[in-house]
Amino acid sequence: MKVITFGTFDLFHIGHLAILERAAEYGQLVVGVSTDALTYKKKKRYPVYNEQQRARIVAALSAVSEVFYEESLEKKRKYIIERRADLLVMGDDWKGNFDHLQDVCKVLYLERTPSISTTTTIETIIDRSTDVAN
Ligand code: C2G
Repeated sequence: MKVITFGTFDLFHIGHLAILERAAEYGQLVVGVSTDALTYKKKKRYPVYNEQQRARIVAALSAVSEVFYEESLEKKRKYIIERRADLLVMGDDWKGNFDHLQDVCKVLYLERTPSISTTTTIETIIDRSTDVAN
């Protein structure tokens, strides 16, 4: 079984690790790491770590077999077919968004890890640095 998932994985954290490890339980895991340009489109801010750094971190995980760059959300169908993926796994913040791909592979949404995200991590760091300044 070949499993595919996608994401930015900026400031790599435990929620990222958890979803990749759970996805890998279904088979050989291929990860599409969003380019810096796609991340800007999705989140209206550039990632803290650039695409080479993010891809290298994800590729180093034992749960991950292969990494490639995700350049556009609309190319998902092409990526799935090219990589012969049997299953697409995404966090449930994307629930329903990729159901139209069910004709090329199975689609599964896994529960997100609560209370952690790249955004809250950035906010925590900012809060702490203002604490120090005051
Ligand atoms: N995630 C999670 N728990 C968290 C935070 C993130 O399970 N607390 C999951 C997300 O649901 C996603 C993956 O980790 O499946 C990567 O998250 P992001 O880096 O935020 O990527 P995202 O913007 O969701 O990119 O093609 C779709 C996109 O490229 C997905």
